[in-house]
Amino acid sequence: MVPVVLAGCSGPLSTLDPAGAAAREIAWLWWAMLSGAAVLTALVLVLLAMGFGPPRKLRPRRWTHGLGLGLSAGVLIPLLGAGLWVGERVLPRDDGALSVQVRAVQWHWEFTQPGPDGPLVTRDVVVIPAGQPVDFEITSADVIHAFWVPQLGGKMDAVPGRTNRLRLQADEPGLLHGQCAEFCGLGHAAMRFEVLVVPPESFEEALAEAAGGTDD
Ligand SMILES: [Cu+2]
Repeated sequence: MVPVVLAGCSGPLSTLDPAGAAAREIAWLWWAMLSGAAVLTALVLVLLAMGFGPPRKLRPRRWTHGLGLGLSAGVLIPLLGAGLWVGERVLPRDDGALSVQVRAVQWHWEFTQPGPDGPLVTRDVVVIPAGQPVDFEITSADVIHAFWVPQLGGKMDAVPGRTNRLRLQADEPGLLHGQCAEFCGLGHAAMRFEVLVVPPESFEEALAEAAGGTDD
């Protein structure tokens, strides 16, 4: 059962309710950062409380070097290391994973991926197989947008004239939600999309069906 204090952490647009490998790494990092921040906050509050007590014979240099630098670095350097480690693990690799072209347009998303008889295009919905890595090749037709599926991984900017790559993988079949994460004009808030995760054996059929539904 989810504790009451964590009740707001679940939901379709929550990074703390991961549904894939990269999102799990990022959620872990978020909790690590929160823990580090809590330790530093507690340290500052303790020092503040000590300031109200009787004067102590601690030299200023000890305060700055021992407490200021030593304790801060003792928390911040491990957090920096954890951030770099997680960042490296969620990078795409050149291993022939399924590739999806993503084009952001004010204010919708177009997804193009190979089908048996040529490229298939879907609008505001992308179909991916469960349990397999997918590389999203992201660009924009007009202004800067940002591609984001919070339950699958981090954000990636969609920049005109440039292609940015993001690897995501979903654990289980189901329906996930994505959202443009960069203010891109009046229609920004409505610039959402769906990620339909299907079993690998029914992937081609589901993709063709989704593409067929946008052929009007
Ligand atoms: Cu946008």
